[in-house]
Amino acid sequence: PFHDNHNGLALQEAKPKLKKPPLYKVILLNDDFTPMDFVVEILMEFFGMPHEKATQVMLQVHMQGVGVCGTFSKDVAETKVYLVNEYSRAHQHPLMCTMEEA
Ligand code: TYC
Repeated sequence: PFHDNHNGLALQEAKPKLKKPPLYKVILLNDDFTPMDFVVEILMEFFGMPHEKATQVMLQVHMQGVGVCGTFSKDVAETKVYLVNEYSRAHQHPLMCTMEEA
């Protein structure tokens, strides 16, 4: 911000540079093997979606190849990606979850 001093000179103060931290989209990728019901279960359990919304997002991923599960801080997004991928591996499904800056 600028303001004038008593000599009529414009002084420029240092900007209080408090940048908001970036947000990250958690993304689900399509594959040919993971059962649709398993994907719906993931969207409900890990992302708090009601059954109907989870079904919509799953079908969008199935048809378009990718879909957004939600937008989170970096830490929360990283944790969700890790937990979803671990859960899928534990159930022997190839489902892939990843993240990108929003
Ligand atoms: N394409 C899968 C099937 O036909 C279903 C599926 C949907 C898999 C979304 C992954 O992220 C996914 N069984």
